[in-house]
Amino acid sequence: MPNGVNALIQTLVDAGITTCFTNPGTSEMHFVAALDTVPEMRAVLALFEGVATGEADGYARMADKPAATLLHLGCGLGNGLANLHNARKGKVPVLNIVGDHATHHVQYDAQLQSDIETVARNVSSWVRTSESTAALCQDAVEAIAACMGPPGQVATLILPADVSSGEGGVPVPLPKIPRPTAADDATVAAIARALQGEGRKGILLGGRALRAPALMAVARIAAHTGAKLFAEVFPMRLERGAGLPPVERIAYLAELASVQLTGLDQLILVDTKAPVSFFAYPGKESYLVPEGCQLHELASPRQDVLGSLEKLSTAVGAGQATPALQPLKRPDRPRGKFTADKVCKAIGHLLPENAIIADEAQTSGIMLAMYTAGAPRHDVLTLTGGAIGQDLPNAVGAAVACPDRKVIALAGDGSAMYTIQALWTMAREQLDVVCIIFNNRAYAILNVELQRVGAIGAGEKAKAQFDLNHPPLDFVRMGESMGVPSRRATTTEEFTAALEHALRTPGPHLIEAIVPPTLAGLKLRVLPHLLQSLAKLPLPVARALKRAIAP
Ligand SMILES: Cc1ncc(C[n+]2csc(CCOP(=O)(O)OP(=O)(O)O)c2C)c(N)n1
Repeated sequence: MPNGVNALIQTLVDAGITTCFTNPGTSEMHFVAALDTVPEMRAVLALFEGVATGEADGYARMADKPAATLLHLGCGLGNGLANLHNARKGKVPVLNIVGDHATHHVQYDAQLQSDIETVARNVSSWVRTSESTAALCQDAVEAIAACMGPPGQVATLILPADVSSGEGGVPVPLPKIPRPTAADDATVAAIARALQGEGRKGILLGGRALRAPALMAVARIAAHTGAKLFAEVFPMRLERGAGLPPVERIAYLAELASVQLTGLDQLILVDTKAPVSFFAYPGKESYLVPEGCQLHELASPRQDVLGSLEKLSTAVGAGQATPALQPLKRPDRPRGKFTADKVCKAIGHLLPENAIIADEAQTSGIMLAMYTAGAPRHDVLTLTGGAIGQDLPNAVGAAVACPDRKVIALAGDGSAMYTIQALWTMAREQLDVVCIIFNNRAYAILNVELQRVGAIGAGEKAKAQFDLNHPPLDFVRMGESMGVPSRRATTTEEFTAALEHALRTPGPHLIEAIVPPTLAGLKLRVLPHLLQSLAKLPLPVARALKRAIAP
């Protein structure tokens, strides 16, 4: 008879969960020891739990199946919470396995004792402490089924040390997961009528609706009915580039999002919810659906998205329509003064076929979507829950899931510092990741937010909370110290050459781009590009943006 944890790992592997991102402690020692008995399970060590959880998130986004994490009691799980929050918001399946004290030890309230279930509940839609070795594998398959959804969810299985080491565990096969159903006929017919009627129509896509097959189906509907395609502001995974239908992402700035949506009479939601502002700002709307616009839901996150779109396509007669597809079109090699804009342009110029971009570039990435729109086909992973520190771990997970694809991780200097230890895992696993750190020596976006919320009386002490220049961070030394070949770029030519080198040389790389904060010159310099990237929206956008930056 295998002991509990052997049977557990076998159960995971049998269910297709073959990767575990770990940061173990004493209560997980039986799990760690059992890893060698199940060769199909890959274990990837992370040096902080927030890295492990972000890795599991990035992995699942690209592998379309969950990875496990192995975390140490309530404190370890708590350290991983921000990236589990991002996974939850992105509806990404993650299976946490959290070790706990042996059941007979709990009464003593030892140092690491805490209420793990309470920590887990904030992010997990399924939480259970396994009570016996005999029940463990059944608990595990229920956790796996819960996290696979749809929608994808975080499930947390808490594993007391004596349950994991006990005898009598027997692997349990994953039960058949029921197929989600497509939108019913009445819903499809009502939406078909709305799309065939008068007025301006939009289709807002999220989750699985931003994957290639769904995009092709919805692009036919759009071509046939004149509806405009939008993507939710922070998609968990967006397939885009040459050969795919272009989709306009809703802007982070609510003022801009309102302008994008202004005038819509019908808005169809597909695997997403109605757009809302990230935060509440004085005098500005929180709910972004324009007044008078009729809202419809074709498919909820629980439903069959592709099947629903195909039904709708048939209902509107779009089966033979020719979808508008993005032609291959790259920007020229960038030249001149070095800015974040030039970094984005260089990425658009050089992006390899089938790349994965993990984007947490914050203010420095404003131009990225425009410069990469016509690049070869690629995937973009974004900051689904707004909790920064996702990007470098996400890139690790994506690279583990897709060893044949180049991963490009774009992070602001502030964001990168939350989970910088991910570099070490990249080096240890020799992952094909190019990390580009925009070192603008600031939490630049918070300077903008300070104005937007209308905070009064911000002086030197307030501004100092956004300054990262005293002392300046040295990402080249950080990268090198963790085993990642690293270069600093202070000119456009240096950066482009460094990117060329990194893209043609396997293994991890870091490029520290020393750039000025982008939004500092936004009104004057970047605005025309921004308008262009928002499909040449005219003057109202400029006005809205000005109001946003300098109310
Ligand atoms: C977990 C978490 N902590 C803090 C924040 C608040 N926050 C949002 S953006 C930001 C700074 C980002 O700085 P950086 O990555 O350097 O990008 P920049 O603003 O300079 O473009 C901070 C601290 C957050 N969103 N999430």
